[in-house]
Amino acid sequence: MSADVKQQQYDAEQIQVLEGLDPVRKRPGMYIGTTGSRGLHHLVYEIVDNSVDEALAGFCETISVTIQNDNSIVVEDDGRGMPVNLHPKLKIPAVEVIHTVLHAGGKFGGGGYKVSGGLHGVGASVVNALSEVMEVEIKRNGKIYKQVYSRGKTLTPLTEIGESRKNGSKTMFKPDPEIFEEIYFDFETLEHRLREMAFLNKGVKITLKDEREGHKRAEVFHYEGGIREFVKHQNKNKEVIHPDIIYFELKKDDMHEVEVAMQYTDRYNELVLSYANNINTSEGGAHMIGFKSALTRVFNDYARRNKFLKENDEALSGEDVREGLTAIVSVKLINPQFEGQTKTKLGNSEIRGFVETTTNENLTAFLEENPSQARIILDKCLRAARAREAARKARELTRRKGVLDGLTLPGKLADCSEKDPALSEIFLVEGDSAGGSAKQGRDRKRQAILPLRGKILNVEKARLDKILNSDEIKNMITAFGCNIGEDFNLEKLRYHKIIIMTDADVDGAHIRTLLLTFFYRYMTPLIEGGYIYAAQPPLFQTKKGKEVYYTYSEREQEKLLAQLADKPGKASIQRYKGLGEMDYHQLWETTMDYNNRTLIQITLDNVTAADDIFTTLMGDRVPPRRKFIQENAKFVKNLDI
Ligand code: 0RA
Repeated sequence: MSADVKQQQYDAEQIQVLEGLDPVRKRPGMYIGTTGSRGLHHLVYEIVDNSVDEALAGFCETISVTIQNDNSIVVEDDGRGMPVNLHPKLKIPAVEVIHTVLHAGGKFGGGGYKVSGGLHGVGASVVNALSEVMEVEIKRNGKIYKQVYSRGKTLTPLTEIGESRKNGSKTMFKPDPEIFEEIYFDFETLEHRLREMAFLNKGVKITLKDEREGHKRAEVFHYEGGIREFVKHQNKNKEVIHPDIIYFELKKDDMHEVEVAMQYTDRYNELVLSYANNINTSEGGAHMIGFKSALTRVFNDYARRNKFLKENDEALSGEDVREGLTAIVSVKLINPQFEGQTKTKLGNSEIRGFVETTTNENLTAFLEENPSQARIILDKCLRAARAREAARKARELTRRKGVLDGLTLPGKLADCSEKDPALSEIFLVEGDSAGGSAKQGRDRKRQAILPLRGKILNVEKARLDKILNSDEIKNMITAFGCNIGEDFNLEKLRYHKIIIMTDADVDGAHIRTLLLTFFYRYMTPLIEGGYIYAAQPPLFQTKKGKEVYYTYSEREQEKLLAQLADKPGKASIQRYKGLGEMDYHQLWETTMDYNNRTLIQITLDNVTAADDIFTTLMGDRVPPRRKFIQENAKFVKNLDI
């Protein structure tokens, strides 16, 4: 596409005028999803997306994002600079239209090709509407222009404030405290998304800098290898089984583009991430279907041709050829249709064949040209197929015996009498002695107790057949009643709160992680739905006179001791090493009583981070695990996976 055509597309007259910004302030959720932390961070992505579009159009190399000391954000790029010419009808500069008119921007003009356009894709005007102040500085035509807005309205006319031979756009905004519940930008959240953007748009350099007192740090994301490096990053703590990352891309025309990178690891789970216009399509869609069917087809054809599969052997299934696979599938297209419950499913059916054909051709070529790597992968697929058969038999057996359907509850379970799952909860308790106290102390009507003995099986290192042989895991599945994997059924879940109650020590943390790993891999909807919690037992009991105090962290204990210091007498302090040290009454009072307790809800913020964390924690590479535990030890309270 020539620069002229681009220019024309984006010219001021292309921008259709729809409406003002009052609706955005009235119902912010409609435009950015939430007014919580997620929506707040979304503002940054909206602004960055515009600069990424400028980079994808070939005019911008570097984008810098800065969190300033007052929690305002600055996004600067070295693109052409936003257009400043007058809008023919409105007679105001195009940049002002972009910032003060809802749905203004190339995206809504006839030929506008906007790639990034975040999940909500609402643009700079929405960010203005939700900011107490927003300033734009444009270097263009040898000049520097500036304009200031607030809460969706223009504060100052576009003014020339200097000269420059450079080009570019700089946007500062400060989110409006009248709109957002809390204005705090989390470096890691921004880091995660910006790194992802840099992987998905190879060559684009994105920097992130935190200038806040006590938080100062900076990162640079710049990947010439694009999603190849994304795969490498995702596999960094896994054992890969073949040296090359398989990579291919095809630009069909100016409107359709597909890029795939993939590599197999020794894991049993798959991590196939798909994107459409830089948006993570976690519900999949046309591109994912195309990729998956090509994968199954290519490996089966190759296996037959090269006698990995004999004539009478059953074909490899989709699961077999994806076991251990890490893959990124990224498509870029005009007019993406996002469907599904969370609008993260790509609906454009025309993209399916395009991805399928491209994958067929390129993957076949890779296997033909790299027979030794092909053999390694095929061997893995065949082992997966055999294990699948063994798992099917194990499952069949458990099914026939009714082991997993919840009809025969495990003997160790002390069930509650309540039958409504919404009112019932189950405590998974580490150790038989704590289990005993919990059984004595509980509210029998609504609280069930399942003691877990010793270490839970590490599901990262076992296939389904072995997993189904583990008593602890079978007990949980039966008690929950919702089955696992493809048989999972949320409607059968018997408790709407599943509460992990482990000791507040390293072993307890390990057991908790093993449990979470199992839930994450085999009962994902339980985590997505917010059914999983961690109980928070106290760390200290402090007695002074007749009073007894419980505290849940070192800091809380220090505070308490400082308060008690004013009073006469000596405090006696007990540090709990385990749940077992509390009698049933104490356990109830401090950890299980609805009125006193604190439960930490386990949430899943994004799949790539979660996969990484579980691999790090549960994989075989010890050094990264130690590092993670050290880095996060102090954050155990906010157990976000
Ligand atoms: C349309 C036309 C032109 C520039 C841009 C958009 C533009 C927008 C943004 C948003 C953030 N950074 C940006 N950089 C550029 C100018 C067209 C031309 O100069 O030919």
